[in-house]
Amino acid sequence: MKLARLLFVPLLAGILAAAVEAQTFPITNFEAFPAPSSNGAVMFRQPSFSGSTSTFIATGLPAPNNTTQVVAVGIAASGTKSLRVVWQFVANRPGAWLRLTTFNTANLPNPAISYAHALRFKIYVASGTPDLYVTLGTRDNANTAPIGGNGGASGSIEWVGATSGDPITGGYTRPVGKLITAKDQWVEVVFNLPIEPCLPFASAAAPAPPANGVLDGPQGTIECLAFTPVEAGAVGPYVVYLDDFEQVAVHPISGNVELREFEGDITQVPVTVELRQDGNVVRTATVNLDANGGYTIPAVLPGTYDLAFKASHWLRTVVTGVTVAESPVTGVDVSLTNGDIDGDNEVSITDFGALVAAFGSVPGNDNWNANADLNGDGDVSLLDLGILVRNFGSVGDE
Ligand SMILES: [Ca+2]
Ligand SMILES: [Ca+2]
Ligand SMILES: [Ca+2]
Ligand SMILES: [Ca+2]
Repeated sequence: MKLARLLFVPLLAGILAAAVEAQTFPITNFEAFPAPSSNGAVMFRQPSFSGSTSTFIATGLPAPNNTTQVVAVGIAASGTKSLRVVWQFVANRPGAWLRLTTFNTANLPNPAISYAHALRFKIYVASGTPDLYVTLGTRDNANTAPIGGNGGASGSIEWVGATSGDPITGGYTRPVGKLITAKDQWVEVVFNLPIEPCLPFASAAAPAPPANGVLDGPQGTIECLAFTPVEAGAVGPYVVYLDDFEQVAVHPISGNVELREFEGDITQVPVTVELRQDGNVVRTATVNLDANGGYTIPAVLPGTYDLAFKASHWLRTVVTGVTVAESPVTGVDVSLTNGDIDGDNEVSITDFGALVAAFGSVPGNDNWNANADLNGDGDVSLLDLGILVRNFGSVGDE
């Protein structure tokens, strides 16, 4: 339960951040369609449609089982309507998952998406529904349709947001994407396409490039959402509402990091940057500096962040209130204090002990400690001790 809460924090934070100006590209909020719509007629087909997973989906149960319909039942993230999907898995199939496909649907078929932007939508999972992972399947077909237009049903399929799955020849099924545990409330799901992890699913016939776990783009489609039970074999029923599909422009944050009192190669010192909102870490980026100390964090979602910079033996520095809206953010510069050999974010007696233990050493010695070589000149000497003494007692930002 605790793990689930931690993983879920970014989704909640995404909602809180939504007030910042952002460049968005709407796909649908379902308000333009009749409710109830015909089964499988708007954006997504009925659950049993895809041959990849039809043998897992129970059919013949009373309605609304095995339906995908625009409904107006008092559960909508916007307006009065949302898309409701109801299904149940056949019992005793641990490999069960649902490929909810947009394949040539009568309305909003194969919606095109740009890989330059994030895709986001809202999901409401009714209580009683088992916990699930949701993964985006994209036709990586370099279509040229406008966002939300018909991007076609050809091309290989990649799993966006998937970190694992059940291996098959050339790819994965039953993908493990974003964990959804909240019940009876709307939460936002974000696939930040420029930086999401990706795994291959299904390759198209030659000459199309095979699925390769890379978004080759520059465009693809929402081919499907994959719903994978957290507990293999949990049959359901599953009652899920979807609303407010859109893309949103993401932008880089850049600036300079000064690693003080260091004469080594700064391009070899990774800097960890936590992006925090309301005290929660919503993303951790590890950046490498260029020769001038420049860094770039790519594809940051609109919102206001505190940025926490930490490098090996330097103290943490937090820059508060960095807002990403409709353009790149530049000039977020920090200067980090040297001397934290043991990495506990203070320059204290324990660092002094670590320096003494490594004193006089060079790489290859038994007592060599790269983090005690504070000035980066390749040995632990009085020069490093001088840095520690100058900064003794300093404490980094939380
Ligand atoms: Ca709506
Ligand atoms: Ca690809
Ligand atoms: Ca320390
Ligand atoms: Ca040194």
